[in-house]
Amino acid sequence: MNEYLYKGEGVKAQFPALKQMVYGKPLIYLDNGATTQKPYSVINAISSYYQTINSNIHRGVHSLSQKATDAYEVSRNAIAAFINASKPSEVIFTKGTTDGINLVASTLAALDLRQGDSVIISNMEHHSNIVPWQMVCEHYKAQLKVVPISEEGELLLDEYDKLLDERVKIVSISYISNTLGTINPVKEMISRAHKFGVPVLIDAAQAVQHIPIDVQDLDCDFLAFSGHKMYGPTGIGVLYGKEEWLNKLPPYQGGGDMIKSVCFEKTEYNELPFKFEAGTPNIEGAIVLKEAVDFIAELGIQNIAAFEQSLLEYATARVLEIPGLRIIGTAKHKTSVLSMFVDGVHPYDVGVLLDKMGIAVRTGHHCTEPIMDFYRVPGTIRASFAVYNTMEEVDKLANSLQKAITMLS
Ligand code: ALA
Repeated sequence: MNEYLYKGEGVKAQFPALKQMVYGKPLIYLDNGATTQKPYSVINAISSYYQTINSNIHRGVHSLSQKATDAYEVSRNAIAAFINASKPSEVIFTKGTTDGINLVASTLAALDLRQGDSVIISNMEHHSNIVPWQMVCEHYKAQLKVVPISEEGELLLDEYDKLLDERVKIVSISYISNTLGTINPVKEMISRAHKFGVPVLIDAAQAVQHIPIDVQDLDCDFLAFSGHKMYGPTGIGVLYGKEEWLNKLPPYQGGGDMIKSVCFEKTEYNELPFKFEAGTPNIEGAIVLKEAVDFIAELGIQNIAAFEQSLLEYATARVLEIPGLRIIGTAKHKTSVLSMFVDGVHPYDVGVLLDKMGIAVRTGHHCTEPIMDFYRVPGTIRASFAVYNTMEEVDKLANSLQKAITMLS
């Protein structure tokens, strides 16, 4: 038993949504890959914002506007420190990971993607890191190249090397797969791409809440994540970009706040980060995201990683006791995600039965249809863990899974 287990129990008490019953059973929430629950500190900060400093930012001379602006920028600073960005202006507030990836896809393609060029993604990407690239490749007549995976769910780096050349305009890969839990060797992949002068975007939607992220150490050019998967609010996310890249890219959307001056002949764009934050942003979300960062920092991301690793190892051992159950995604380096499949049993049916037992899991393709095609399954039963889950919950998951599968077989 890991010492952080006890911390995990204490942590759970900070999440009011986890105190409820579902179908008369205490809720066991194992759909954290989709979204996490929120601690009191985050929930209270939302209410507090609207009760005190609610006003528009970067626009007013009045006190409330200045306080909201200060809080918004304080949060940007905290996020920059959290991911070790060299400057807060490299942190762009977005709606979420999808928005961040679309921002880079649209602007980088407009800048530099032409016929004969290519974009590299991988076979284990979420649809949000496939479709935006497909759209721009189709528009600019470029080629989408896909790094294949092994049966274990690891990227084949030799194949990646074969895809890299000077005509690649960007590599966009997930740090951690939302379906397989694989932790990809992104630092190495970034270094290999940079040898060809190719920038790299890291989809960190499933990473930032589980493992330490240091954008300078990774040397990534872009990194995107969402607030709602890291104990923060929905509708807010972050795109980190190296200053040189953000300066090079054209604006994504036009509107207020992203301009220095406007006249009908010519508009002068604002400096970073405001150039990419057109219109009134999600002010409350951005401010409250700092609470989520503080929550993670207080527990310590290394402690979270160690605790979740022990949960995953225990859960893996427990579910493998179930006859016929197969784990989809058995990479050497994994975290927090357990995707399962049983021949002859539809994942959806298992999900419905587990729900009746108070256990929330996600079933289906998890917005990664190419992974389902690769493993030739219609979907999986996915349990995804967070810092408030416990070993007892893992036991209940294993026992309930066994029950559900027996009923359905
Ligand atoms: N991307 C989220 C998931 O994996 C929604 O469930």
